[in-house]
Amino acid sequence: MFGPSGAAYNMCVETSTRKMGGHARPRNVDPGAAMKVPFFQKSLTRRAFVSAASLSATVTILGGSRAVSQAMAQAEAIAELRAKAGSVRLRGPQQPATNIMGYGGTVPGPTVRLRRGQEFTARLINDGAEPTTIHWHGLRVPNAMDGTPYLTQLPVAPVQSFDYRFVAKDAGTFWYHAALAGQLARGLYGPVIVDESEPVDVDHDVLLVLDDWNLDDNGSLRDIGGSAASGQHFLFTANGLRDLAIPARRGERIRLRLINATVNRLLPVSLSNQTAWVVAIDGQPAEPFIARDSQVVIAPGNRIDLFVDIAEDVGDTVPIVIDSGGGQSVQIARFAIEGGASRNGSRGAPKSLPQNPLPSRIDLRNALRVQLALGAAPLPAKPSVERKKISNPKTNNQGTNVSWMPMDQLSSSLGAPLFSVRKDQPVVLTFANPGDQAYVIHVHGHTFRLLDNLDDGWKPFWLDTLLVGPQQTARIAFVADLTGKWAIERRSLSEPSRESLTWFEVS
Ligand SMILES: [Cu+2]
Repeated sequence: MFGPSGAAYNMCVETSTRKMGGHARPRNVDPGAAMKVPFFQKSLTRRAFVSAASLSATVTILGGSRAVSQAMAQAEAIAELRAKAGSVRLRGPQQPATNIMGYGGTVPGPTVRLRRGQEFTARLINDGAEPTTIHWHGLRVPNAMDGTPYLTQLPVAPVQSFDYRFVAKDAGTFWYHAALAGQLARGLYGPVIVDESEPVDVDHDVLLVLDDWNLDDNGSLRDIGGSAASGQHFLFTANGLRDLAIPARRGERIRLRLINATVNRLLPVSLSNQTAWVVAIDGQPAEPFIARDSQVVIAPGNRIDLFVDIAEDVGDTVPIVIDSGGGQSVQIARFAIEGGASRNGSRGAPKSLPQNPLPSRIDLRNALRVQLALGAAPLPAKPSVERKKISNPKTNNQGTNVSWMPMDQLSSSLGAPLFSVRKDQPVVLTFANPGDQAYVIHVHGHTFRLLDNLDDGWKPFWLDTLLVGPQQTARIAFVADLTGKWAIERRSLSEPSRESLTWFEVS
């Protein structure tokens, strides 16, 4: 049996049961696992929320019944996401606690687990002391549900609530987080898993939400203004825990979903010589390929889904290690290899995951082309600056001087969009980074292709978040197929407080 902490990666009873053909192992009905999904319920009345304590018993019972649990998964799910202060022992049970802000007062917040095509409502209740919103990172939701403060909604004041309602268009690994400046760093985030319509051929589905914490000796969070360049003094956690143990058997294929929930740390993750197939990037299926040296590098906000084929023997451990900078490595989790039944032997190359409804072609000849400079310093305290509207966007590159608005200075006066496009028009954005800082770019509402350097060919995967290194230029392409006002977020890897955004309009 596995205690609550051992089950911290295995968050959803009904899905585990489905994959295992109804023969649930003890771990799948563990109350600790059930507590991780305190909000799934059959929607009898939309306003009736069930408390975590009473629901956990219900979920545990349902775990044994395939039919009932599938019916539950297909019913409209409602999540109550309460942004509130909490106290968590990130360093371990005997260590000083850290005051965080989290959904439900925990970190990560509850796992939102949906089926593709499922309609979903999350009620954000602000039990904190400052305004907040939720951004659904990578999910292609209607503009009014995107959660960008002032651009798509007003921040939700303390004591107030807001209902986010959308259909899960794409299967994959996504996440949600508070969008106001500084709130992600304090713990206001959680994972979103959207299951494929058909079962995926793996033995287990394991989720690791990765984060770094700058703590002092008393366990208090240091000001995020500090430099994150060196990971020496940082604590690294997976699902809010240190060195999480994940039981596995030799011969098993494990789907490992990795989410980089840090504000601005690049995370090279390695799996000690196990064969790790990359099957999805930023939630979207990719043609499976084997990660070189069993390592993947995940930028802040990016997600990678791996199929890991366990080749070790009973009693062994497979460390999951990150490079924390300067050649230092930190073990953040491990597979603990157990005895018992296993397939033994290799399954061979995995099939691609089923495609999501993304455009099969992007007509770049008719694309609106806009260039954005990343290296320019953010504006000083003056948020409402008139920005240049591109008059002849097909031919000119005058978008270079972008006014990136600092996230901590957003207000209702967001000025004019950087560019405007008609719905369904292709867009090519060039991000030029002449400076010596790396930036992470996140385009809201749209999943994009990364174009090749020399021509308009593209890499064989989709992204919603992109790292642009120093002195690099990157070009992306997408179809602007969702109307509304969409943010392009920019975050510096070396200066955590420098979050900023610009925006475009699709009409
Ligand atoms: Cu995000």
